[in-house]
Parts: sequence; C-alpha cells; structure tokens
Amino acid sequence: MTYTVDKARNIFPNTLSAAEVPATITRFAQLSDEDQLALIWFAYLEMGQAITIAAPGAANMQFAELTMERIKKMTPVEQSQVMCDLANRADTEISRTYATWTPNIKLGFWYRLGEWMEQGFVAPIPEGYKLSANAAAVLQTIRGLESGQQITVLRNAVVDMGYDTSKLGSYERVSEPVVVPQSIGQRTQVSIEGIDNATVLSYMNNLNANDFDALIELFAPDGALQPPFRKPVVGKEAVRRFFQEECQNLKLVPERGVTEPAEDGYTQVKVTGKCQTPWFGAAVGMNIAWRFLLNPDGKIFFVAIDLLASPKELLNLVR
Ligand code: 45D
Repeated sequence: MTYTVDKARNIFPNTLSAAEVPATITRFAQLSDEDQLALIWFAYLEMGQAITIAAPGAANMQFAELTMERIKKMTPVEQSQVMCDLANRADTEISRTYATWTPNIKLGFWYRLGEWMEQGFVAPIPEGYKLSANAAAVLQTIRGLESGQQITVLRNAVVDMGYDTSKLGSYERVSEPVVVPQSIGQRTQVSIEGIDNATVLSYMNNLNANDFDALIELFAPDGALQPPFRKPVVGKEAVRRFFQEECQNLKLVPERGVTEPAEDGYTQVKVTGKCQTPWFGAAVGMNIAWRFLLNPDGKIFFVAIDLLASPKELLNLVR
C-alpha cells in the first residue's frame, strides 16, 4: 500500500510535541470575552518585559487601516464592544472583515490596538480588572510555558478571533504582498548534522530566502504540509498559498537529523532545530521538528512541523 497523507502523519511517532499549547487554547476559548481580552493584555504586558516584539511594517498594516481608523473614532464603550465581538466571534461587520485577514494582519491590528490602548486612544482594560479564577489559572499556565510556546498560544488566540470563515460563504482573502526572494549572493546555506539529503537542505535554504517558487517545486503534486497543531495543507497550490501568506521572513536553524528508508521506495527524514519568527527575531527560538516523507522521486510527499515539548526533544531522533 502506498502512503496516504493520513498514514504519513504517523512517521516518527515518538516525536513529543507541546500538547500544553492546544490544551491552553481550549481552556482560553471557554472564558468570557472580557476575561479573554484582559488575560491577553496581562500576558502580553508580562512577556513584553522579557522580549521585544517588532513593529509590523506599513505593508502589513495598510489592509487593517480603515478598520482601525473606524475604531479610533468610536466611543470607549463602542470600542470595548468591538473587541468583545472579535473575541466572541460575533457576526458583525468588523468581525467579518477581520476573518478575511491572514494571521500577520490580525497580529498587526492587535499590536496597534494595544499601543492605542496604552496611549489612551482606545478603551483600555479597566484598571484593577479582576480575572475570574479560571482565567487566572490559564494565565498561570501560560507563565509556566517556554517563550516559544507562549507566543504560539498568543498567536492562536488572535488567529481564532473574528467571525467563522466557514460561515462567510465565498469571500476574498486579504494577505500581505509577497516579498521578493533574497538575491542569490545574499543567501546563506544551512548545514545539518547527519543530513545530506538535497531536497531537505533545499527546503531549508529556499524557505530562508523567501524563494517560494523554488520551494514549491520540491513538493510532489499531491504533497502536503502540516503546520504545528493544525491539519495538513494538501496539494501544491494550497501549500504555495500557505507559504506566501504565512511564511515570509522566517528563519529556520536546523541542527541535526536522521534519514532512513521507508516503505515502497519512500524515504523518511527527521530534523530538529530552531525556528525564529520575524515578530520576535532571535529573542525567541522555537524548538521545532520537521518530519519529512519523500517519495521515490525525492519530492516532498509530506512534511510535518512540530513545536516540541521541551529542548530535550531536540535530541530525540529515534524512530
Ligand atoms: O485581545 O518549515 C492586546 C511553518 C490585548 C512553515 C492583544 C514553519 C487584547 C514551514 C494585548 C492588545 C510556518 C509551518 C489582544 C516552519 C487582545 C516550516 C494583542 C513554522 C489580542 C518551520 C496581542 C513556523 C498581540 C513557526 C499583539 C513555528 C499579540 C512560526 C501578538 C511561529 C502576538 C510563529 C504575536 C509564531 C505572536 C509567532 C506577534 C508563534 C507571534 C507568534
């Protein structure tokens, strides 16, 4: 039997991902809208003391601008309502607009709102707001996570807000412009202890160079990519769109790996290392595993990206 995506998801089953992250998101989603907003505010303030977040570029912000200006002109009560509606996933015009944005636009929107809340242009979280016992417990859990896991919880909370896209019918996705790939002379090449597989090395180098055209050619037509805590994105066109929408300016720092034959002439490769997001740069190194399944032509049939449970997992290369 040849591989299916479902079967491929189980390669290297001993890989331990950070299960605390989806568990925390589930608990977060059960809180009231006010508790959710206050909790993120407190978590964000606390994290901001240890790590600095990069300001979003103008190119990312242009799409949120109209909505932001509209919010700025509202009364404080209306502003708070808009934020609660987003957390509630209510059916409002702003919640619908928000739902069409890619994750980076959503994050940029909240980044600016946070600044405006601090500066007094947008209604702040009331001083002395007291979290419910459940919300306080979720905040306590977040405090105990490593920084890569903390920012993943925050990102997921932001991505999940707004109206449900599956209820939108047909709509146009709003994403940032695609950056120009790095020029050949500026590119760096990764080296991975234990790995000389050309497809895997090219995957890392092309992603680091934002060269999504070359990157997508490494995939089989029915190839799939599974981001952390998400379902696989299946098929070359969908994977290409995912790269353009969510993978600009990432920095992959793979460290070591293993290669071994799999069934039917396929090859499986596990690599572990770090990954940086442009939002936090080198200040947050997320511990990552890449689990590749290459078809007999050396094309990527499947790759899963896992956020690892702990740094110890970086050394776990057993099958
Ligand atoms: O509600 O090989 C306020 C793939 C309070 C691709 C706020 C990858 C109110 C293939 C503070 C205002 C992508 C899968 C909110 C590799 C309120 C591949 C604001 C992996 C919300 C390696 C909150 C990439 C704010 C990875 C502004 C793992 C929060 C990338 C901002 C991971 C949070 C990237 C931010 C992550 C979080 C980025 C900016 C986890 C960013 C997280």
